[in-house]
Amino acid sequence: MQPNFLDLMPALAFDLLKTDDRSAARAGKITTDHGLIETPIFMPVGTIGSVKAVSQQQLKSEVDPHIILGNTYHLYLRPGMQTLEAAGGLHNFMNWDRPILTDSGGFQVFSLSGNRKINEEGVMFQSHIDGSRHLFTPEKVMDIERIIGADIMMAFDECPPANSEYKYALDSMNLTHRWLDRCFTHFNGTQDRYGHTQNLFPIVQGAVFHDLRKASCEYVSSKNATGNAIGGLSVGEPEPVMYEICQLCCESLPTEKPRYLMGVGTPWNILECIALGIDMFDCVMPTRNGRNAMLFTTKGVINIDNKKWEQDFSPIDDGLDSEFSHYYSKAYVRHLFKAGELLGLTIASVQNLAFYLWLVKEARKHILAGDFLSWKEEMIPILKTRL
Ligand code: PRF
Repeated sequence: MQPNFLDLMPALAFDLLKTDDRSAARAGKITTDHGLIETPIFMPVGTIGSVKAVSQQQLKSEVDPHIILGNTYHLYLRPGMQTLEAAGGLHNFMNWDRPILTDSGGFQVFSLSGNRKINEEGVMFQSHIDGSRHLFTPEKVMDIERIIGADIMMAFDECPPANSEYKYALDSMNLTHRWLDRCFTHFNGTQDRYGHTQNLFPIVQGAVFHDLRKASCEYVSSKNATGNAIGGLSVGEPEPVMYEICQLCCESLPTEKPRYLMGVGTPWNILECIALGIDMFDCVMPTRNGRNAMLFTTKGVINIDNKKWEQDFSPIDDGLDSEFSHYYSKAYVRHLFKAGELLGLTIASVQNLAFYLWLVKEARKHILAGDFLSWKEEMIPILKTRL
């Protein structure tokens, strides 16, 4: 029998270029069929096939992310599987030729939909759009993610609340592990559809309990996936606890695979977690906070609604390469927000994403140069400054 050419395609590869001497920070390179991802990386969130308020052209020219993220839950509800399949997957549909990662819907079902019921089989939930009822099982989520066609698919998990009791967290973690087995069985029994290799990343859970996190890291590592994710953090636990669990997980997950910390976080969270050994991040903060008048800059954080900027005609941020950051003044962007002009949302979102991408690219440069820790210590007070 002729070998299927898809079987000959390499899966995702991770090259670890350098590990910091004084921290666990790493600089690496992920190779996918849609191109390279230099790590550490921040992935802009394009929930429903659009990074809110930012066009694909603006993303490429102003932000230059190596990869973006989409959400299974949202894309399944709208535009739905028939349209995505007919389009030939999300890359084609949104005309994005770089890597895409899809979150599995586990987290969104729990945070967005009403009336959800969870059992061994999966989660029955109601759409936040029209109240219609749907069942997500690990198998169904794998089918949906296959149709969306992301380069990296996330396993279907349950993200327990930060204040979960031990017993709840234990049962939830075990359920996530059983779902993980079903995800891998179904994933391995189905084909890449669009001529590029899809990868499945498992997710560590276990809330804030050290023994559970260690057990979950072991379970997840045993899947020998091409990358591993840490879920269930930044869900309301104190920051020091998040760092403690993140460190424990980084120490327990394989060094030779990329580590993805889901849904984190502030700029300083990102630098602290890079120092602990995280390679990939995503968060709605730059776009969501941007739409709420918060601008992240290389000099600190700006609330552009503040009267103080009314006649400040200096550029938003002269420390970034993005043309938007130089082209528009603080006074002008404040005016756009005050007047409810849509352009304000675009400028703020582009600025914040350009800043987040700048931050991880700078981190990478300093890891490679060998002075990451001292740079991080200098940066953190600046990142926390309110201008
Ligand atoms: N699981 C999934 N997606 C997520 C999370 C999780 O635990 C989080 C938690 N920070 C963000 N996004 N599947």
